[in-house]
Amino acid sequence: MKHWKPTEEQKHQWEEKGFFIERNVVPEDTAFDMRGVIKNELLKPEPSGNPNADPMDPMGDTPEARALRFRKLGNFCVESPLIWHTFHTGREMLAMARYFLGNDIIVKFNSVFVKPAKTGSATPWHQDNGLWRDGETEPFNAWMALDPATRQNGCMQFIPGSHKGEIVQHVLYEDSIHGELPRDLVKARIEQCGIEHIEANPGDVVCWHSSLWHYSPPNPSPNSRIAIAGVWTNPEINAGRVRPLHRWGMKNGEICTAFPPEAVQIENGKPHQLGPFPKASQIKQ
Ligand SMILES: O=C(O)CCC(=O)C(=O)O
Repeated sequence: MKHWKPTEEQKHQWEEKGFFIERNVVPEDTAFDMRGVIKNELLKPEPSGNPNADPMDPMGDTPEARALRFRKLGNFCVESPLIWHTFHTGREMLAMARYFLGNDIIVKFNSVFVKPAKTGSATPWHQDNGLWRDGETEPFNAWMALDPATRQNGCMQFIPGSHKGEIVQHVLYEDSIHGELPRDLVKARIEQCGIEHIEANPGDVVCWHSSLWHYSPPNPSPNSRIAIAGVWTNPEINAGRVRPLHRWGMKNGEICTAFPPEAVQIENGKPHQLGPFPKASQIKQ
């Protein structure tokens, strides 16, 4: 298994800005193959992976309309051997995750961000660990573009350096699709630190710290912006947390190649119960 080390520039970006980009992690052709698996799934009457409706749904019942129904498939990648073996337990990705996490690696989350052409909605400003609410700050997050991700079709935006602060209480507004960072704090942070637009080609990967403030805008363009994401952690960081979706990615430096992926069994762990996010109007920051 090959070892991976960040370049000096990536190291600096990780520490100072909270993210770095690794280009061409898989060839464009492979990225398009993975995208095809997702496009095929989206056309099914009831796609797998806990589909999360786009706020614009319902859009109709033609194949074209069905392709636009969802903003996210929350746990689909465990059902696609191509995506799982290439990305979540791919050699290149696990080599990067191993640099941060060591020889035993758990895949904590997997998701597909669909952001369909013309109707794809925004993902609100958030910190990943602000949504997880499990106190984990150290896991390794990565996201791979399967379509070109550009400013036109809603590429991600990061506030550089925002990973250095604490985990902020996420809240709900009338129009929130899920918990988000308080909008007045986001506005102030952007005025102070600016925004970086993360444009990426199919097969490029962006890695970020779980506390980084990030967002993606709606997609008014004629092109979809499909991407896959993962969160990798290790048994020490994850100790005592029971989540039914956790799978083994690497044991003792060896990639776990089972399919379906092997679930992580944690003895004596307490199930992680999450209540609703508070309303923004109830919270004084
Ligand atoms: O793909 C996107 O637009 C958002 C991804 C994201 O926010 C995440 O993976 O935490």
